[in-house]
Amino acid sequence: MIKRTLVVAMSVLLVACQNDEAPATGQAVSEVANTQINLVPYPTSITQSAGHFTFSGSVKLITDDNAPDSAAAISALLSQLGIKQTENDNAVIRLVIDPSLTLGDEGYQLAINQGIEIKAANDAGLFYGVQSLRQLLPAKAQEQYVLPHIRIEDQPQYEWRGSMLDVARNFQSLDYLKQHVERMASFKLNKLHLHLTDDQGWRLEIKSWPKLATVGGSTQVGGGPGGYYTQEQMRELVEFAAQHQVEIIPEIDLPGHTQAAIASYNELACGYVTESPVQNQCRDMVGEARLGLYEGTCVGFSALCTSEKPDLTYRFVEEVLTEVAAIFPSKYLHIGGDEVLNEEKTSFAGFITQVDKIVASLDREVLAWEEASKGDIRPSSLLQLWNDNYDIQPALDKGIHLVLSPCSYTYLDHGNYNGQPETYTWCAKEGVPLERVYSLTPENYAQAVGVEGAMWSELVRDEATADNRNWPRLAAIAEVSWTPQAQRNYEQFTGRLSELRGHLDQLNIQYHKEAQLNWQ
Ligand code: TNX
Repeated sequence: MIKRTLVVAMSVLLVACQNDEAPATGQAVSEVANTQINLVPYPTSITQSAGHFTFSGSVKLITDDNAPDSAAAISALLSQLGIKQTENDNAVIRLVIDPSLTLGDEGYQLAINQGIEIKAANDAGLFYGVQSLRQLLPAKAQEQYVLPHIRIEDQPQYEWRGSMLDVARNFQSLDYLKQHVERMASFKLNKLHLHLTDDQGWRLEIKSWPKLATVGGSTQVGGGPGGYYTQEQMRELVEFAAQHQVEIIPEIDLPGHTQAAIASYNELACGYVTESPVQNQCRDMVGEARLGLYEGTCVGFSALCTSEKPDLTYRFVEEVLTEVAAIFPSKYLHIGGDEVLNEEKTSFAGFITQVDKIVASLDREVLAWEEASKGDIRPSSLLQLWNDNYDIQPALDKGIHLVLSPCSYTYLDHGNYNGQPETYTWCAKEGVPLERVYSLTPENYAQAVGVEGAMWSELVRDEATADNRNWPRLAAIAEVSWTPQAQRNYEQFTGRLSELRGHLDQLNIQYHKEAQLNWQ
């Protein structure tokens, strides 16, 4: 009986090796072996040689005491496949910290020969080596595993490989966030940006302003129970994510998108709304200030009363951000800054400048949406570009770097295909299909630290829909941010990703069955 062991291998497609048309990289691909290697994101270099390493239901695992996260990841992978760990086994998997390696903070070497050896300068690199091994192995347990002799050297092009979840418009459970972290990690994504506050919900417990969560978190778009995370729960998530090499970036959206805060503490509002909201159908939001909770989908109608009540406003911001900084160890605190009505009246630029000072006093850096370039923020700040053609040059001139989320490539609340129900079209009327995401070329942007896929959730009411919007497009975000342009090729990407369907199934992802993948 032919055991449907492998992986990679046995699907031995007699295709020329991937990326053979990327001579610029000097990628060494052996002529001897030509097993298709289905890795997403595609690694820096793959060298195959003749022969296979075969093992059955047990291995000897040797990990490094200084690398607990990768040790946990490899153990979890083995147990998921039902592979036992024994002391005296001929098949050895070894994870080794080698400080002399020069593959950056996240790079690794993976060699499969008489055994499997992953080397990296640190735990993060080893962890990514394990993720590659996970993709080389089958998604489900087999009687026997057959892996091609191979040597991979790999490191990411960008340090920021992100996913944003909007848990404000529609709340997501802590369990879902953990699941999302595991899925991100398996594609080597490393920044989970949580949009924690917006008009429809405030999702983070703030002890000095308790009604933010208990009142502001009590509903969501379309009504319903909403919800919020306690500080303890967020600390738990931060730790869980860190074990998966994912950093949680908290966003408190200021000074606009604050209706939930205003509904919790009416004194934060001015007495009026002067400027037309952004969307036409939202014009009736102008007039007297709204002081209650909001369950609709308009944007750009709320703001803190920055210019008329500066003392209260800055005290509020400082007390909130102080608690946020104590929960989230990330270098950057995202302060929003998008879609603020009547920028003059709210002295928007001055507000951003002041909030940067607060963030500096907390020993952190600002990350904010592109509009915050109007404030005088430190050059060490990051701005998140979201309108494709926004003039961000003045910020670049100051030395500020960018997280790239141009909406026509990365807005995952837009359709997987033209006309997908329950998706937005304001940025790209044909939606943002997988191929469009993949066509983002971050190399064309100066001073970019990486890319982030943004899943706004006004129209995303449940986990299945969130999965559908995120996957498989986050796999494209992963490759675009990890793999240099010379080695990116959409056809090869879809070929590899098609073969990883079982791996997405194993992670229980309710992905969109993308027509350009073989998943129908
Ligand atoms: C714009 S992008 C927003 C969000 C909306 C999104 C809908 C940005 C910084 N602000 O408030 O949810 O469009 O696509």
